[in-house]
Amino acid sequence: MKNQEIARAFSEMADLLELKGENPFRIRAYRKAAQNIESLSRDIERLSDDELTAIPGIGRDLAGKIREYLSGGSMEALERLRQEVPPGLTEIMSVPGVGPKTARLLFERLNVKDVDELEALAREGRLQGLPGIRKKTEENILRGIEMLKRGRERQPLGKVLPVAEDIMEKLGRVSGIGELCLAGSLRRWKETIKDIDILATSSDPGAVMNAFVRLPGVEEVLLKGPTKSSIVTGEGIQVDLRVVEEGSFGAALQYFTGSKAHNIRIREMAMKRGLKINEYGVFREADGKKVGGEKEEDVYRLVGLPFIPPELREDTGEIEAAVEGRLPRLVSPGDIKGDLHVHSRWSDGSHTIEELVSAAMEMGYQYIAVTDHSKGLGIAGGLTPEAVLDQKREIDALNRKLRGFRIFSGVEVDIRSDGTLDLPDEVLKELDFVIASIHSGFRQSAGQLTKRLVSAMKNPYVRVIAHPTGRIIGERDAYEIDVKEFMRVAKETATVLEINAYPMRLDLPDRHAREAKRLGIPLVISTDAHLSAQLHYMRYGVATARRGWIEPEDVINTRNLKEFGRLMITRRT
Ligand code: DGT
Ligand code: CA
Ligand code: ZN
Repeated sequence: MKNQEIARAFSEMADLLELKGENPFRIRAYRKAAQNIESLSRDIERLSDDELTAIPGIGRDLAGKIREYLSGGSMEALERLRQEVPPGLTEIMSVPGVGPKTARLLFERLNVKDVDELEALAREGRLQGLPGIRKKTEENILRGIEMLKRGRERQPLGKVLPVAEDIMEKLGRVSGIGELCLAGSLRRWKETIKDIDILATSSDPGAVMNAFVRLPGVEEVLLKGPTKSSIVTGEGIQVDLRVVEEGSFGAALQYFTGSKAHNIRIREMAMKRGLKINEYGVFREADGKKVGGEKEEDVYRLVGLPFIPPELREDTGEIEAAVEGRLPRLVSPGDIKGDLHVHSRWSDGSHTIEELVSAAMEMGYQYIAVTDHSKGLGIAGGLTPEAVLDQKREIDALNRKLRGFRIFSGVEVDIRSDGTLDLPDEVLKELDFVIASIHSGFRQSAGQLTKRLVSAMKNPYVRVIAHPTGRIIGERDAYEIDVKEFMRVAKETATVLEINAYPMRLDLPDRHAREAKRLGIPLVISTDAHLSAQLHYMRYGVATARRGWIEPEDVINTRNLKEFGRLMITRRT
């Protein structure tokens, strides 16, 4: 699929236009188009012209550029821009915290041409004194560079999984292929991924290897052997494919799923039972006889354990729990009955409420909460108090037409820098489902940030704190809140904490979700969709919850409509 490539091209256009100081609306149009193409679930090459222009943000002009790319592999407008802007500048702009203005300034005044030069100058303290650059700015730039470098080694799950699934789909069509499964950190749904591990069985391993290294999108072949090959994709992601014997598939899957720490513990348990485990199977130490390995369950059964779901395999207590028969019954996508954080065209979403409802019904949901931004978020077209109430009237009218499905009227109210909410209580109290979140002032002290969250939680109409830590994977660290105090107040005020499923957020992170569960704080898993197709992000949120040992009872949106409605009318303390 060329979706990701085209999304990248548009987002590069946006960057270059921004460096040139062009019209912000044009820049925003390219960014939005990039985002929308990225989350498209269909192959862009198979869309008709009408279907292309039906994608929000894609008009005739952009549709033309997409066609141009699909037929010739490039876009003239992009090539021209690349000529005009020095190549290192976009790289500098990719440093978190360095915008186009700063990038241009650095280039014009100090002739900075790439990230390494920027790092050296910042370390020597030579950026300070340029207009708008203080010591603090310089420190932020260094932190951004560090994050950028870390990000090159590991990429966010949300970027890697679609690439892996595309490859899996193509490998599935190679003749002679038998079993085919993702392994490694991707199968454990870790939030960042170093490389993609794939396992297969086949009647003709050589043919599978040939097909693999010739897949479209392969940029480089690192290794091609009879049963193992490694390639690098255009996105810069390494993919390892191994073909194993049928009788070893289970053992190999267990071995290559990891984590390494988990496997070490399992092998220790095997040794105590006189067994040896490797990627080929489970063997009796005494006579070397193979006693299992075709199925992954064999490995666990032979060491006396029930099957341990991949998301738990981090050696953080899952082995003890398995021994004692108290593994959690993890929440799964089928348990989810509704999405409670969704944006419509009323603010910065791309679809109408009706379009969101029909997409939610297709997912098998019984309800959604429409939670557009409040006015403080000017850039997101946030709603004034009057608009919030107008929207509620539209929702009421829609609800009268629906059977067996309910739209809850909500809002994502901005928590201002001083901790007050961006909408008055008289408005909030009219709504079914108020979520509150921070979108500005991330650099406040831990004390201040915690105080803002605490005062939001103490508002009687706020039910949920959305994306509580504010992190953006690979771009922005979690803000420095006092997590302990935050959770104490969440518990005390019966505030629900969100596991935001947006792939770049996954916030609460898994370990915080686990801590919330331990404290008995209710959770909600929501997508923060800005497009109806993004309702499918739910699986990322569910996976994060599973990595946090979360069970269906811990999550409010596993309740059916009737139970959920009842939950909504109980007053908060
Ligand atoms: P990452 O860093 O996102 O790629 O994480 P993983 O877990 O996918 O790590 P990777 O790709 O290096 O290896 C895949 C799995 O193979 C790993 O989870 C466990 C297994 N494995 C790899 N090397 C070793 C090793 O030296 N010892 C053991 N016991 N297992 C290993
Ligand atoms: Ca891996
Ligand atoms: Zn949101």
